[in-house]
Amino acid sequence: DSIETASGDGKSLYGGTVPLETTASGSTYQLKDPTRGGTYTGDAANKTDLCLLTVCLNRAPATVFTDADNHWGTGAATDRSTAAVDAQYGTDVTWDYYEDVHRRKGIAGDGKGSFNRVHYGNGYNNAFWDDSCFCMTYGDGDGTQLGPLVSLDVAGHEMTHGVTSKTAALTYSGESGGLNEATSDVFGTLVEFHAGNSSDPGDYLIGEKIVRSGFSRDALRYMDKPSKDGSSADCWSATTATLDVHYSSGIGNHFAYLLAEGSGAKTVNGVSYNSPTCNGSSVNGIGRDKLGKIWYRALTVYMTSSTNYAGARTATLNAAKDLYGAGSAEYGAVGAAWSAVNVG
Ligand code: ASN
Ligand code: ZN
Ligand code: CA
Repeated sequence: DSIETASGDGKSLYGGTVPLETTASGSTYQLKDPTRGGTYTGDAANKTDLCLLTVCLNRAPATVFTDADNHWGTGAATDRSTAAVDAQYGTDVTWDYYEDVHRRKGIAGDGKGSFNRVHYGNGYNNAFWDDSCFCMTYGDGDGTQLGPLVSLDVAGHEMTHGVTSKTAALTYSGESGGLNEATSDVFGTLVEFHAGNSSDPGDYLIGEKIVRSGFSRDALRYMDKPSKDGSSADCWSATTATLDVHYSSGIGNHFAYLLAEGSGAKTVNGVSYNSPTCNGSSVNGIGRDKLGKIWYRALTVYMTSSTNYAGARTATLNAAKDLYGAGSAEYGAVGAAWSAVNVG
């Protein structure tokens, strides 16, 4: 049988009807995208991995989804292909963000696609990137607290863990771990904005599409004021390194929000924010595009595995100097935004 790229579409859970590049193979279509490094999505069939310490003896396989007419999913979670549509689309828009904005082809930058496993386990309330398989795994959520974890920001967050691993390799504990998590929240958010999907528009919330009524709030995390989640830090302090990495990320997320949008009240895509500073200062934002350029250059050129928040200040200042000059408004804004979260 001949194999060729085909243009189809899918009805997703969170993003409406989305375009999908697929593979025509004989009389059927595979959810595999030859235009993005062969990225594909498979069904983990509610199985989980059997791992002992760090070795996985039996990784839940992902049988690639197939479809007869290249119109995938129904938009309802009861159809097993629907979450696959979201996952494949999330990988597509993450690929496109890194290629369009940063000229990076794929997570490793080598043109190679990754793959996704959906329907992992039963009621599994998480999603994760795994360097060893170069793959993403998505749970369906328990339906009470979380639904299927296949939103654009979660996809962008998790795959950015792969980018970080291939670049700065920030150690996943202490302050470097908080920076690793913040890097994923920042680029997950920039992926969501870049996708421009009217059903899942860009915002500075993480996980707003996946939370359900049994969850205590309307998102997992809030970049304008991270402490809104009840646990994350808004401001650096001497105990930052002792926090869980998903809470010490608040300092980096807060910096990123302030750098892009500035302090005080603001509405973006219909969502209202109000970002306070830690030192009573006012910060003027320089926009999301420049935030992305500066953080990406800092991550890929200046940060190392042990970079802490003070080091992130230096790394982003160096990046801003390279991109815009030492006397630029952008360079000044980077310093002001870090100072506003008590770094430097
Ligand atoms: N969803 C979690 C995260 O990306 C899982 C993990 O890998 N720590 O932060
Ligand atoms: Zn993460
Ligand atoms: Ca979001």
